[in-house]
Amino acid sequence: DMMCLDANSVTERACRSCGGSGIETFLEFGKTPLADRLLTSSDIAEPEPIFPLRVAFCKDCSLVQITETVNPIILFADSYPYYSSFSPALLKHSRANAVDLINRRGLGPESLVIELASNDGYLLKNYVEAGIRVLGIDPADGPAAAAERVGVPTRCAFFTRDLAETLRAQGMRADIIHANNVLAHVADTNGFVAGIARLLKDDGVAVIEAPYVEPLIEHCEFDTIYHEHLCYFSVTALDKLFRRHGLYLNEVKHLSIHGGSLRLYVEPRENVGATVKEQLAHEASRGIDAIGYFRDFSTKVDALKRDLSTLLRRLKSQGATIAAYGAAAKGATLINTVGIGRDLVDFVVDRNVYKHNKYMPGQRLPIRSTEALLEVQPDYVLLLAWNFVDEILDQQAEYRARGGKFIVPVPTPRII
Ligand code: JHZ
Ligand code: ZN
Repeated sequence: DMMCLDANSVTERACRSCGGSGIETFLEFGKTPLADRLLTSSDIAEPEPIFPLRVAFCKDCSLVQITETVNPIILFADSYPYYSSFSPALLKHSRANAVDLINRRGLGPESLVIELASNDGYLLKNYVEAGIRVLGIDPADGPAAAAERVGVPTRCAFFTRDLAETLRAQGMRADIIHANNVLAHVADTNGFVAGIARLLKDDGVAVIEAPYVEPLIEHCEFDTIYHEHLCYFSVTALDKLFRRHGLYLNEVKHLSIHGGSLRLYVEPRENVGATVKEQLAHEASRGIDAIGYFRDFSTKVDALKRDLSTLLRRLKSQGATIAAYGAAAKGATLINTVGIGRDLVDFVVDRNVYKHNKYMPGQRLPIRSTEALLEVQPDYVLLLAWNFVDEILDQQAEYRARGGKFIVPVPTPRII
């Protein structure tokens, strides 16, 4: 049920999960460039592709989703710049998850752990260290090669139902399947979940992390909306999705990572625990399972955009210099929807060396190493990677001691 606009994207007419036709748009950003498509100095001579960015709610299954599907080859396969291992907080969070599962599930050399979207091996390397068999699957060649270098066997491919069948036919069944920050990225949502169901042992568990839609709305984290993120999950919508494929969401945990995420424990056997029942009841009582909850979000987003723009323009008119921290995908949404160009922000810094000497999509702010903050000592730094605020403030103690200030854009712009 897709209408083909051109080879690079399609506009969905039906819900990505249940296939129903009752999807209603509640937020509209117009057309924006791709958030992780950083530009090289030769790219900036040419116009960039832009795609509609519009968020809708499905009245049938409660799934929040964008309506445009950009060809995943364009989004993820070539020169994908995201490497998980640049964040010590994420590494720590991932290691704790692996250690917990090794203990709780009594994993050993006979076990098999598979990760979908294994990136640079940031998570699986913990199992390798413990002598447990692993397989990483990731379509991005740079991160996949980096994973191989740290000893994580990785298959450079998109995970699909077909790949699951192929692996199963080769005798592979997993005790644990990890899928962090990938379920929302997959165009064939049902195929991906069906693939998990095929690849899991009968007593296996899929441990899945995804940003949670409630903090997105409550803390106005609108910048986490971009074309890579097709879905914005509630537990209500997830429960329906998994059940369709004979899987059961049995346990859920709340995580602070990425502005508020869920960790889902999904199994072939139904054993729904209190955490899931309570979360479903919470969502029903808050109305997260109905469109009404989302109706005024667009007004809140507009107010934040206006306040941030006013703040930056006021500082600039007072003669301040402003840089930004974090060439994050969410940073691209922020600068492109608010309209933060070179007239306001001189450059963006980032620790990821693969992003240096490139330019942010759309507004084309140049990306430099984090050392540039002490070299230039701008008066203000707009924190695009606000989800790592504690970590970044610690790391930038020297910049702050010299009088530098950070501007945190969400939930409401503030200077610290
Ligand atoms: P970060 C990514 O989004 C990519 P992004 C992806 N689309 C996704 O789903 C989400 O994560 C969950 C840098 N940094 O991770 C690293 C420093 O420079 O919040 C990153 O470039 N110094 C798959 O890109 C950026 O900031 C630091 O100390 O919005 C953060 O991007 C730290 C901690 C990070 O996600
Ligand atoms: Zn639906």
